[in-house]
Amino acid sequence: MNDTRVALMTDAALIDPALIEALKTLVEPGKVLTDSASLDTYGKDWTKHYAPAPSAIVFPKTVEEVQAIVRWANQHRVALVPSGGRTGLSAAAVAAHGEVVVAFDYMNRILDFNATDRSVVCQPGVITEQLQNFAEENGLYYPVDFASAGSSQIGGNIGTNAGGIKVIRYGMTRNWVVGLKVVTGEGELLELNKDLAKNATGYDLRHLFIGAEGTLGFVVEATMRLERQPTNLTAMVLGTPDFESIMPVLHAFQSKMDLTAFEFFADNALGKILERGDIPAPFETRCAFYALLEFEAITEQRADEALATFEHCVEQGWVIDGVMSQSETQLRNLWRLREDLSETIAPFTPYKNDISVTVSKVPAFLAELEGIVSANYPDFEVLWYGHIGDGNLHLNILKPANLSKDEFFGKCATVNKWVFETVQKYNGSISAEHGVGMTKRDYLTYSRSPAEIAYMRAIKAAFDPNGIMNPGKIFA
Ligand code: 2HG
Ligand code: ZN
Repeated sequence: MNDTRVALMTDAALIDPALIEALKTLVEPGKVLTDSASLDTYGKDWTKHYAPAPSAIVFPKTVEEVQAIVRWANQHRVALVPSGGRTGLSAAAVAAHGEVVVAFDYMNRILDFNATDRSVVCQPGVITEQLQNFAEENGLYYPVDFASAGSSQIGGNIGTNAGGIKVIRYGMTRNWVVGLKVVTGEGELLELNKDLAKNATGYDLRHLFIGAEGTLGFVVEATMRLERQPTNLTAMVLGTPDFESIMPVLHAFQSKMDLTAFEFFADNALGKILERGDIPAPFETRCAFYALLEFEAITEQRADEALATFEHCVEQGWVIDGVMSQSETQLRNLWRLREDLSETIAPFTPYKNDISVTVSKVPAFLAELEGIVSANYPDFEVLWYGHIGDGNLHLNILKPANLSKDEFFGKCATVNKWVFETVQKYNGSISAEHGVGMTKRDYLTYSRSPAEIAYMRAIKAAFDPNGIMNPGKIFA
């Protein structure tokens, strides 16, 4: 396909102040910010790889304003970057090249609820926890959950097809989006799938926009499906002698009950949490790895089954010690051992990998990766944790205090190539749930074929012919 794009104004120095004045006329007074504190805050997500350098931040309040902003950007060839809760881990919402950031903080209302359809219409700036609480108030459940639920926004979740801790039972964000309104890269408003449960009318464009990281257009409204509330959620943390024992534990429990979560973390990861001193250890014994599983203890018999399975795992030598939550507080504390990891290690400027394979391949895949990591990072502290029940492993390498960020990321990038070669060998994904953004875009070929990438580019060009929507994300 011919690349007919015009060079974009993506350097702050190039954006004519008169253009920013024109932008101000498209939204309410005070809804365009250019002060340095705002540029710094809204120009980045949770990644620390790139310095934020947007030209301006604009806060639309209506769909029409979003359309006007996109048309303005097309007319003047200005690059736009969407911004939600800025909790992303792949620099998909980073504006490092003078782009204009479109922040959805003022489009944060729940617009409608239908108890019969069990659906909620959300503006993109609705916080994940706001939707979870709304569902609960109405006797229902929004099951996509992760540590940043208190600040991440629905629009951003859709942009990355967010996963999290309940994927083993409920799937990813994609499963819960029944309708989408999007403004395409040309400023056109599309209503996708119209909230239907069944709809066999050709290409489902809704799914193209889920996980597109804002490269095709902006989500301006989403109808999310809700579920029945789970009953008496109960967690177990089980200590295992080695990594190999975790998967038989998963199989043993799955053959007896439906799990709502099956997570794991290594002992040095637990150590980081315990050092904080505010969360109790699950039990006294220290083990090489820990599995955290959760199920609905609908009846007493179900809890007894879980205990019997635990005993079976001990007899088999797969589990050394374990604990089962007996109250909401204990459930929450066990979860914090896993959920607080990412934030707890953030001060160590970790180099993150978010990789996945099919569950059956996890043991061989992890053994091979462990070999690569221990041979090549002998001096670095390496932490393993993740959503092992769905095949998603988080590999975090902590920056030693004596290395600069650039030196450290440079060293990690070298070994990364071998990590991704292994991902490719096992037909895995270089990004299970955090997205590609800028941090993983140079590695996309390890997960997607050249033909696939060519089709992806063609789709991008169809929705965003001038290349103004989050350029440089997913592909260069
Ligand atoms: C999690 O599972 C998040 O805690 C963050 O996806 C993963 O810190 C990470 O690498
Ligand atoms: Zn995760």
